[in-house]
Amino acid sequence: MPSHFEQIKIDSRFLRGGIAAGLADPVTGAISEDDNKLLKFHGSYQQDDRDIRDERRRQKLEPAYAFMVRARLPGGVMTTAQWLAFDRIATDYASSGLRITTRQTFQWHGIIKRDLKPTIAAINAALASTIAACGDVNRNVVCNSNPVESQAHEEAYAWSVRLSEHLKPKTRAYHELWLDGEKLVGEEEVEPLYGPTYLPRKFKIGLAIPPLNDVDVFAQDLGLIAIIEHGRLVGFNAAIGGGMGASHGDPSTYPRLADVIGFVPPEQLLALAETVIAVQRDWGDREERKHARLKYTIDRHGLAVFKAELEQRLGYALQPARAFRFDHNGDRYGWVEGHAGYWHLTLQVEAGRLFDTAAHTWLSGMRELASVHTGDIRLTCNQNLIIANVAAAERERIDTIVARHGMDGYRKHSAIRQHAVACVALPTCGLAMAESERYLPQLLPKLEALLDRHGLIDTPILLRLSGCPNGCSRPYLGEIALIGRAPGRYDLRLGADFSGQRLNQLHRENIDEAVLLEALEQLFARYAGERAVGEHFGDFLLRAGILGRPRQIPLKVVA
Ligand code: SRM
Ligand code: SF4
Repeated sequence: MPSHFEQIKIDSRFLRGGIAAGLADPVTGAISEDDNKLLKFHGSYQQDDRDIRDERRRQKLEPAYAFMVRARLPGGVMTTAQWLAFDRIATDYASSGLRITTRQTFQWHGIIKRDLKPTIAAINAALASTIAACGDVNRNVVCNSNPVESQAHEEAYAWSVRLSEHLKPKTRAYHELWLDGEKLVGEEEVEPLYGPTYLPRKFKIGLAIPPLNDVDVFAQDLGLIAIIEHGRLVGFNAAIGGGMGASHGDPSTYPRLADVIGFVPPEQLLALAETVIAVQRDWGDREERKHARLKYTIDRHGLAVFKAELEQRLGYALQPARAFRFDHNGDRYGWVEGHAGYWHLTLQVEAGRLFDTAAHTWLSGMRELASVHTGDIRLTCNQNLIIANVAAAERERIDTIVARHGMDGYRKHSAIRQHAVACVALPTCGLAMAESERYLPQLLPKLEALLDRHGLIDTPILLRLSGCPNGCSRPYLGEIALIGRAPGRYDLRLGADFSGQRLNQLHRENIDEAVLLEALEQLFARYAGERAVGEHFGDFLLRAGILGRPRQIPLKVVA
């Protein structure tokens, strides 16, 4: 039997439901549960402040409802005018600045109900959108975040924009609800790709350009690996069935790396993406949402069967996958020269949160920078940002602004700090079991002290924190990962590689900080003493036999 969520979609008249009425209801700061599910397709979630949930219950008040809004920003690229507009939205409507997400876009938290429509309208006025930033549809298409380093990078970015547009829902509900678009009367509406029930679950596409796997291409439902030959983009290897989410204690849910199934030239890319989505639309589990992602569809039917169906619908066979090599899934900090004589500066933002504090004035700093910078600004899937397309003569001025506002952490921070990613978690995330973004600044100095003691302070180690097993920081790809179980308690997972091509393994379950630090201290001591030259922490743990051989052999290539 289809799940309740499927019925909500069927009844929604292409994502309208009762959202308009709910927004207009002055009696509550909330909308109904069912409409909240539909609201996600419009790029927003209803949340409540969990820090004050109990107190409000005691006072017999309704929870402190507010909305999170997420932009759709393919490839994470924006103009300086857009930056300034997004900053203004944060100042006018949001409670905690701008938040760069692990999918290269912005979230605004704490928007009260009456401000939701003006917020979404303001994002659209800035020539961006929120449609399909969440929901059972193709989400924000992520792309290697240094796209102008070569002509091929620019082309790859252009493909991510094209994919994003091509796979966008076509319903007019978005315009009606948020942009005062005309209501459809009598005309039949169609969703040519999605149909009235959209997809069984979210769908994610990421595009990586080797050797940089900064988008974690194997964590995507559809990962695209750009193949560049003689400086030209000749096409993409396709990898399908990646995903991170799991539930504690339920082995029928698991993180999975995508399998490479073949190669397509650029002109076949849109059809490929559309057809993978169409097979998932038709074959995905619509009864149990826990098993509805593409990864489970593939494992249920078998990869070869899925691929055969895909090729049959496409009307041709995919070409054999081309060779590729990734060496890193983090960001390259500092200045990098681009192909047209322009420069790009990557700055490190802790957990992606931009607001003004005594130590760092990110919002004011970026405001000042955006008002003089003539290039564009890019967000990365590691929650960082890039000041892109800077003329050589402008570098000094940019450096001065960056330093004056304390945004130059990338020059000073320890290597583990530079490679840390944390999901939002408390107080806004309704699914969080433990702290993540707010725990990171407490945990890092303790880890740094241990690493320093063992001479490892400059050794890069990928650290990922998630407040629950849904895995929004892609923690199963961390060399060290903490996954929340309960307040102050985490599972410790270890042993991913440094390029997003091997999942880590559960090492200790449900531990507190003291046990965690003790466990890591011992491992750091062994790593410092026994590692081979250039050997990464995750690789060492496997070679030294501290972890077993990974059960999943990554990157199976299906002929
Ligand atoms: Fe996520 C749900 C935040 C990237 C897997 N994610 C959520 C929600 C919306 C909680 C909810 O459903 O009520 C979180 C909102 C928290 C808040 O207060 O803002 C949330 N996810 C995030 C962000 C903001 C984390 C961050 O710190 O940056 C990321 C927004 C990305 C974006 O811009 O679109 C974010 N989420 C991811 C990723 C990473 C990625 O896509 O590369 C994953 C793992 C990859 C994957 O999808 O498998 C991820 N989020 C999930 C899941 C588990 C899905 C699953 O298949 O099991 C959930 C829960 C769900 O969907 O039911 C979830
Ligand atoms: Fe929330 Fe869990 Fe995602 Fe963290 S991993 S943002 S706690 S859903």
